[in-house]
Amino acid sequence: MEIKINKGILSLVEGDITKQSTDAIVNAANKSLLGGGGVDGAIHRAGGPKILEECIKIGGCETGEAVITTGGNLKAKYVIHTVGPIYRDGLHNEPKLLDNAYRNCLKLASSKGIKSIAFPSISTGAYRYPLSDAAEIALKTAVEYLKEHTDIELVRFVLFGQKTLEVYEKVYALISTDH
Ligand code: AR6
Repeated sequence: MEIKINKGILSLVEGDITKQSTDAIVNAANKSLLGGGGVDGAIHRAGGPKILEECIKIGGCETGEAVITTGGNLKAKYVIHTVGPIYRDGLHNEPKLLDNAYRNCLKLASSKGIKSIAFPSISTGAYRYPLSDAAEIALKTAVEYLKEHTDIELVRFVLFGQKTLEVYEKVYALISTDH
């Protein structure tokens, strides 16, 4: 599914983010930046040791913040690492922290001249954020950014599995009737 928003495109696809040829892909990392399971593990495996070397030099990342490294052996030139919130009950600032994670990735991408960026569904695996709530924040933040900035041409969500894609598509249909 592709939607034109202002000068940019918002795209929702099913797939493996490590295969994307966008300028940057986003990693759902943890605060140590030293790797882990899920999408983090897949990115480090596919991208090779250069990514971890740069992560070690950076030294860590706070929840909701974002940092950038090489894409190593990936097709993408850069990996933007962000840390989503660990979901407890929704009353510990989780929505704001998830919004910050997406927003800070987009801001960092803009500052590096990146034109196309691919996101996974941050926090919805090991960090257990309820999928449709997380999808709403992810999509609203991306739509708002594309409306307010014209430098990024493509924001693609690469969703792991058909079910996750369907949830994102349904949530997009709901929020797009609000604006
Ligand atoms: N491409 C796209 N999406 C993927 C891929 C992939 N190759 N692999 C998994 N996903 P998670 P989190 C989806 O757990 O919840 C790590 O250990 C997955 O199905 O990767 O933010 C880190 O080091 C889910 O929908 O990230 C942290 O410790 C989504 O990516 C912690 O997990 C996010 O799931 C971060 O947890």
